[in-house]
Amino acid sequence: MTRPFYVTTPIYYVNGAPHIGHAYTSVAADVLARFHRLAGDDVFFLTGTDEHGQKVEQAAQAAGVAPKAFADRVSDDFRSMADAMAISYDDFIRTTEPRHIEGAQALWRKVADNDAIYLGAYEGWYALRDECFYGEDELITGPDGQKVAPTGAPVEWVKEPSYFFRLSAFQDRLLAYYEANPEFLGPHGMKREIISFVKQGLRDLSVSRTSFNWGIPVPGDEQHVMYVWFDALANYLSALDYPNTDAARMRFWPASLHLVGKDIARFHAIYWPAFLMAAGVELPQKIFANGWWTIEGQKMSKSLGNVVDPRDLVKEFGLDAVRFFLLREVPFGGDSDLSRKSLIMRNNVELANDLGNLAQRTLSLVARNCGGILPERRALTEEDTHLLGQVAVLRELMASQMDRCALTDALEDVWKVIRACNAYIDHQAPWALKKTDPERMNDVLRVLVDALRGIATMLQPFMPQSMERMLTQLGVAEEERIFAALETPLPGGRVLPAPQGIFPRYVEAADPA
Ligand code: ME8
Repeated sequence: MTRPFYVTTPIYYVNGAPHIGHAYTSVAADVLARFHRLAGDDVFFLTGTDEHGQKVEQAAQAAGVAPKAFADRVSDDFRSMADAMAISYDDFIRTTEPRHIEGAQALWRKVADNDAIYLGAYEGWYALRDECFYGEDELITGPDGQKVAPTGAPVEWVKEPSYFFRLSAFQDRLLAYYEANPEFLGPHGMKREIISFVKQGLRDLSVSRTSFNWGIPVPGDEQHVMYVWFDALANYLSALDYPNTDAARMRFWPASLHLVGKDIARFHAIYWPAFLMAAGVELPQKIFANGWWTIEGQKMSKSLGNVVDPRDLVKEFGLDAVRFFLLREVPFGGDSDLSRKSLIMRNNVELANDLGNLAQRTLSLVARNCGGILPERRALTEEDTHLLGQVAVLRELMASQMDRCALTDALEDVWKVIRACNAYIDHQAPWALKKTDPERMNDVLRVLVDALRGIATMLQPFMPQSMERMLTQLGVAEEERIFAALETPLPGGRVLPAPQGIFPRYVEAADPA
């Protein structure tokens, strides 16, 4: 029986161009989706764009384009960014699509039918940049002495008729849920913040707006459009054809994991579960928040002109070096800094040196000393068994890291084995065995090919393109690349293609070294 695994990225606002922060959450979700596919699970991986709301409407106005035409253009750009980063999404949802509008309206009706929505009037603070209502007590003083949101976003006083969601009625149920399901929220710091926020008391939430109309009409009251977060969160269900509970895609609900940035933890960890409780829909299994990227130590912003388009990095350093860097640099969940120096360092030390050289040394010895033919697997020494044992446990070790969203720890587990392989090759010195003990040379090279096969198989989710090349060079056929295939050793005697370097060292043009 294959297990369903449903992972989502946030759907990105189309008010601005995609950047490295968006790519980050998408790459992380992609690694998880690919990992589960290779593990044999039934995977559904969703990404898309969030196209309604005042922020998008204003961006379209500023560009002098109608909101839908503007959204079409920027949404296409997000899709092209996802494709350039090899994001293997199964569906790309846009909130302006009829299927989403139907799903969001159905969810609204369900919540309203269960008496969790009432009509009132909102008077209070709103931060357009965050598309978020803030209580007076949450505001802080900004650099010019004015009141701003805790995120630093400017706030404005809003007063308009509004539908409210009875969020306050869900406070105790939410707290009980967090308590009973310790794995529901992660990482730890985010969970702590959410619980303390909920404990301070929840106010009912304004869930419709009347001062503009770029949104989904509220069922039964066309004067109102849905609050963009009610609309947006519903995407996770509308993409599965909700409210058609008989739809084949509904087998993926409840979602296994909503991956989000820490900036939007509140919406996912409080509002979304409360909406679902009110609608009588099962809750997702896990919500995990990734940290925030700075660029060379500075916050990324249009005004600083330091917004990084991931496609430019890919052009310069190659796709897999960028994907690897994003997940390797800082334990997943924490904040990280992108600097050229550290990107180049990771590429040169861990990819070109540790892994690239290991593969190149092994495969060129097979080419030169074994006629390019994979030696048979024969009796193993204790050192051989020890090394291959470390490779064999990677599958289980990484699966448990993936369950915890510990993507960086999973990479570290692989690198421990790569370092062990390097120690092994140096110690066994197969190049010196050609004359003295050619049979042992064959055995050592075979052990190394097997170890590399295990490593490359397990690294495919992180670096799909270069691991594909590595597996081809190791003589692994396409159907032998799933994790379960590792149980069957490759037959000796296969002819391996001529080895070619996989990870070039990067040398700065201006760097005399
Ligand atoms: O919030 N570092 O969309 P958004 C790391 N539409 N991640 C970053 C980042 C950075 N500097 N900047 C952005 C929205 N991100 C809503 C979501 S979901 C139902 C609706 C990533 O375009 C991070 O994942 O503002 C963050 O949560 C997301 O982009 C916000 O994208």
